[in-house]
Amino acid sequence: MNITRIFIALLLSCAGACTSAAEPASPPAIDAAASAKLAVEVREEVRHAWQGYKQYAWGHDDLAPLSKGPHDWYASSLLMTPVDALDTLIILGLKDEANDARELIATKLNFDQDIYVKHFEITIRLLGGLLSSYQLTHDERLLKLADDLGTRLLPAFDSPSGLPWVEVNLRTGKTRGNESNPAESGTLLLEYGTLARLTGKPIYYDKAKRALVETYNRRGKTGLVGASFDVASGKWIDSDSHIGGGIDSYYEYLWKCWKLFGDKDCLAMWQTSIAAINRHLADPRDDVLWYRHADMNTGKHGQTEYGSLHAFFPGLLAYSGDLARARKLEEASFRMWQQNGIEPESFDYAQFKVLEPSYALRPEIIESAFYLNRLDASPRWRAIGAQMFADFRRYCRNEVGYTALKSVVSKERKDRMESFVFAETFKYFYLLFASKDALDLDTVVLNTEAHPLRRVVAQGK
Ligand code: DMJ
Repeated sequence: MNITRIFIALLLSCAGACTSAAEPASPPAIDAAASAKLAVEVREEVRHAWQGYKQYAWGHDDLAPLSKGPHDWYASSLLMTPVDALDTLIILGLKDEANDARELIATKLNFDQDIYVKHFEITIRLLGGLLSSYQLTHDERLLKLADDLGTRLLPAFDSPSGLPWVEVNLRTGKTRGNESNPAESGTLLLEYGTLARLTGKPIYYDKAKRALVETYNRRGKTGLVGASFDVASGKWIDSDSHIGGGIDSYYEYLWKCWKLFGDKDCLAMWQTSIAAINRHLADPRDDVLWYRHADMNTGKHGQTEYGSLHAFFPGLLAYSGDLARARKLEEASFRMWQQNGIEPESFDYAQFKVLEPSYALRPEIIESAFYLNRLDASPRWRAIGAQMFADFRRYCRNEVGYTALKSVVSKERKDRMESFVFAETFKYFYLLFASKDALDLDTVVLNTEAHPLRRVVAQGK
């Protein structure tokens, strides 16, 4: 084997399973002018992807960016991309695009459909998107749509346990789906609570709060919750605890519901939970920090698994005041990103090895960089954000939009562009690089889909 071939072999072996977690090369700091320029570049990328949606998938849920056609979640479209994108288009000042999206939504979105929809996804994307866009535009048509959607979703809460069924039929109100998880039952109150305040219908707040409290009440002796439960019996199916997908935003909403509504129950539940997370899941290694799996009842350590969804947690730590842990966890997350130049869905940090190689255009690590940049006043977070934006463009952009990746190792593409790329990924990149005036974090709380919800003291607008 000659020197070049040895070098290539070493590179390839490191791509999937590199055992070294040593600190990789550090991206250079960027000044205010460079950051402002990046914000403009993000805006142009949003325009590019929106143009692709408009040309090839107008009126449908999503653009399939490789086949250049529409993709719908159900038998009929619920305009996922326009609703998820609208507040981003407004915040970025893309006025024509925002007006087009708003008119499409106001004139074509119809929830009277005989389809079973995912309660959690529809709440965070559509209800959240309609409410934030209503608060930004004062367009009453958007609030009317949100109220109609909320009414149609409410039967999801009618279970013996108070934990919501996974799916609800928008026309008949019939429900189905027994196996659920804390993220699905506990990531509803910001949206339903805002709807309650804006419509003067407290039932929305009460139902969603009960689901959150019922989830919390089922925590194990450790204070942690598990990975899945049965909605009818309220019993746990899987006691594995972690901060990743299926649990993640339950913890996020405990803190954020305190921030948005000043609900002291939420603060108390958050305090118990974050203490348990740091006691049983935090895993400091070398100069960084990871969060592992553990059993919710015994605290017995489980997998050393982390991934793109877990990477929201540095942001939540920073937002709730724990900057020391937030910095270390974001640094760890960025090392995961740098191993292949973009982050995988799932990763074993003890072996520094990719477990599930896909990248769905997820925002969480950028969301965390945004919170740290706002709250930590270090140039580091924009510097790593600039690196991630360059990588994101390099590997995911195509001629009509952005594509997910089947593998961050091979960079093979996938024919999906989820609506959250507009709602979250681009929005967090923009907010990371733009000035603070772009969004006042003192007056809004971002839902888990990055829809900014403004405090509403009582019924009113
Ligand atoms: C989004 O729909 C939300 O951020 C949710 O909480 C988790 N998954 C996606 C983005 O990765």
